[in-house]
Amino acid sequence: MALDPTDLFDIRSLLSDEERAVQDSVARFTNERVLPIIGDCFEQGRFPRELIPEIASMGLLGSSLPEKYGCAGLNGVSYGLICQELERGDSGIRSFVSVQSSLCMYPIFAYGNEQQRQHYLPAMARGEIIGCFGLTEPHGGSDPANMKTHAKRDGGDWVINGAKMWITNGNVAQIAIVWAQTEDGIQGFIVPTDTPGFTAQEIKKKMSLRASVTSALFFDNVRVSDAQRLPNVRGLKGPLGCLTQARFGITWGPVGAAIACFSEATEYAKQRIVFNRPIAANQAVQLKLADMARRITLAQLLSLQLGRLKDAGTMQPTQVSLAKWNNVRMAIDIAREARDILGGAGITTEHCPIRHALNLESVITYEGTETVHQLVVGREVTGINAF
Ligand code: TGC
Ligand code: FAD
Repeated sequence: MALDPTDLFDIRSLLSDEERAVQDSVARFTNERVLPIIGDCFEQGRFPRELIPEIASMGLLGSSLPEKYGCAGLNGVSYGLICQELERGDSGIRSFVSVQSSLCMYPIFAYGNEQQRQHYLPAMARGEIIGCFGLTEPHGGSDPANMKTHAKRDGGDWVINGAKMWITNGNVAQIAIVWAQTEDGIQGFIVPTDTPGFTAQEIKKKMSLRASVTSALFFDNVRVSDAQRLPNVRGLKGPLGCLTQARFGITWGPVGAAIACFSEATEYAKQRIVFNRPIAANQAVQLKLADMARRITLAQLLSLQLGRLKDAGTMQPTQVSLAKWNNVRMAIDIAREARDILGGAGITTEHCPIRHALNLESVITYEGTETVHQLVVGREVTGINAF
């Protein structure tokens, strides 16, 4: 029996019926609703907001959170498969879902009080309230402990001043989860984006994640009540805990991008006749395609095992770092090699590899750069902190 080139080890057979159903429905959405428009969106620098209601109605926002908050209550592996299938379409669509689910709904669920959960989570699951997550600041995102944005207590209120940089969904969002220094350490605030003193400025001229909105946020005496503070966490472990959730999804997403590039390069190589035969008949090209299949298989296994650890409650941040590093590196290398196999045709958005390669330049940088994750793994294996 012929094997599936995008799943040579039949990893799909390791999934439950529910996980397979989730993967199939998101795959259909990507094929029917994302792929027909995404090349144009990328070229025009447009985030396809019109997809938000459908993404929400499929239960893809906050998919791992409990049903009592209007969410789908799926397991971690299902969330991973959602990310994989969305990023097979485009990293920008997966980014939108990552930020809403892992970086905005998760902290309200994990660090918020019951009133905040009831107020925000069902509306966010329905896509009626969109969030953004403000951690990175202009002077250096890799070291969030060096945070300058601060919140000062003023009676029953907090007054926030500072700036955040490179914020996904910044100009789309109705609320921002803002991390700020306080007298008691770093704390998180749910800031409505129509609060006086809050400004979001879209970052233009991007050559990556063009189908996603990225913004700078400015806080000029932004006043919020204490009811907007996330009461159940203090310190850097608050935002880092959210990043662990999002990075988990990001280990899966690039597998989708790599599969898209590998599939397109394979089909092209079988049809492109140069020197009187398909370029796929050359050993050099087959070696490249075989090596892509090998690396995709390894990345799939890594993410699936990571998902099983997550669902067992034993996943460690270092394991997430290793998988984010490995899988994004795998995908960006494959996207670039696939672009090469397509020759000149590979430089247009008629084909997906250049778009994925450019997107993955952001994915390898955000949620901790490749170097940051290498140093996290280095710290684990040596016991020495190199930061
Ligand atoms: P350290 O000071 O040692 O630790 C502080 C506290 O945090 C705990 N912790 C974690 N908790 C959960 N998950 C993790 N991954 C954690 N890492 C650390 C730690 O136990 C400690 O807790 P406690 O109770 O002792 O206070 O911090 P560190 O030395 O571990 O961190 C250094 C470093 C460089 C790894 C960290 O600062 C880092 O990860 N920097 C990168 C920053 C980053 O990734 N920014 C991403 C911004 S958001 C974004 O990019 C969104 S893109 C979204 C999209 O569009 O998809
Ligand atoms: P820097 O921290 O200045 O790093 C620059 C270079 O120095 C990197 O190569 C880095 O690896 C290297 N470096 C730094 N420290 C060390 C060291 N100790 N040893 C060796 N090398 C080191 N942030 C948010 O908070 N929310 C978002 O929604 C969000 N969305 C984003 C969307 C996009 C499209 C992009 C591009 C970024 C987004 N970010 C977001 C920000 C992202 O997390 C940061 O860009 C990232 O953490 C790196 O920070 P920086 O850009 O300031 O680079």
